[in-house]
Amino acid sequence: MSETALTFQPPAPGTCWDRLFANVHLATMASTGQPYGAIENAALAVKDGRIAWLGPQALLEEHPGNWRAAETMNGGGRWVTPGLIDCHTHIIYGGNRAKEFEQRLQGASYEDIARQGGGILSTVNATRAASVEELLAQSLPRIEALLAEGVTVLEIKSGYGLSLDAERNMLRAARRVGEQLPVTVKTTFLGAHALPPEFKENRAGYLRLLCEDMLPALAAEGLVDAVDAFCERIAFTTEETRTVFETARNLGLPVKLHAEQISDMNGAALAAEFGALSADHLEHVSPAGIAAMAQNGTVAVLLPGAFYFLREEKKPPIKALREAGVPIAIATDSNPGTSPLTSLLLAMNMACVLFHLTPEEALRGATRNAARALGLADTHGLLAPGYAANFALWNIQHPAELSYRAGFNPCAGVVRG
Ligand code: DI6
Ligand code: FE
Repeated sequence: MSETALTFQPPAPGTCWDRLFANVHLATMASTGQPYGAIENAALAVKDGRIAWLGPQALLEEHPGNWRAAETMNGGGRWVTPGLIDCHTHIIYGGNRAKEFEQRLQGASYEDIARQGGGILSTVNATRAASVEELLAQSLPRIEALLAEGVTVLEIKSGYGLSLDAERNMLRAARRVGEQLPVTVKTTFLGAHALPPEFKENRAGYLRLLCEDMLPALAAEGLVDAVDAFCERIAFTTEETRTVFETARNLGLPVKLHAEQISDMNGAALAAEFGALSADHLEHVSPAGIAAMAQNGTVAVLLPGAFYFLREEKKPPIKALREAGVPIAIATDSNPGTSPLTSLLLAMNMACVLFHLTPEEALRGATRNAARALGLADTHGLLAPGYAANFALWNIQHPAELSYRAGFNPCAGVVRG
């Protein structure tokens, strides 16, 4: 995966910008030879919703006649990062599972609860009972918490409907989020999240409904940007996942996968075989799975919130992922069961404290590599000319502070477009 290298030239004579952000320090996350791609005492210019120029402020001061900006903002010496990207959430759903949280703390396992019809299926019942408006009303407060921390791109999965109408409602609610709030939403169809109760004895029937009815219909309605599946012994087999991925490929949709969360199902290798954008969780991924991901440029999306809430003990093999050159992204996995987490900054902190990522890896995991996991690597996740003018300003002295604190939000403001 080629890294975007930045070089800095003064603006050409006659340059005009919509807005200039002066007196800032930039964590570009691009390759500048500096940690975080940092440029201190810098400036960033925007035109038509894209980054038009960035570099040392001195270059502007040495060529005052070359450029002008319709508006100049004083960044007050704040740090600026690419807008944060939460590339794995189940944040739209009905109801909540606080009672299960109590059960798990009294010793019940996630698998026991799932086998007793709790878990995902209890959220399915609450989600099926909700209208699009009710789903939005219940989900917007969670989404606004993420946006307050500088999130400008959000992935939202379906997977709590498990019927054509209810999955359609989830995906319509997700599209409405992108229409109503200053955030870019990428939707992911996760009909292969769990077997719905009405198909408990008929797995093949549900797979047929999913592949022959649900996914083609929802894709035709423009509601699906990617397709995901939960490949796990308590969910769908590798072969069932393959069937879903073949349907996605026939519809021209990219895939991603919940892989090796609780056991090694060889899901990461299957995802890589289909050129998946990402394989997610990966606590139990094998060296062969890592090699396949590296070969195919599949991003490893790590979800420390689920590891934390489930009190897992087996960490994803960070060292092996690094050595294989697999890009690592970090996301909240915001969902009512295994990761009721609505802070990407806390997920970054957990990635450092629980998984031993560096703060720079964590920030790259919530910007550059998260963009890759959503197929947005050419337009989002970096501060670089031509990239979307999506960025966040922070009241911090150093970018490491973004992963350092727990429960504190230093975001001073967000620019989107
Ligand atoms: N793995 C998870 O951790 C979530 N989904 C998945 O495939 C759990 C979702 C839930 O428990 O509601
Ligand atoms: Fe998930």
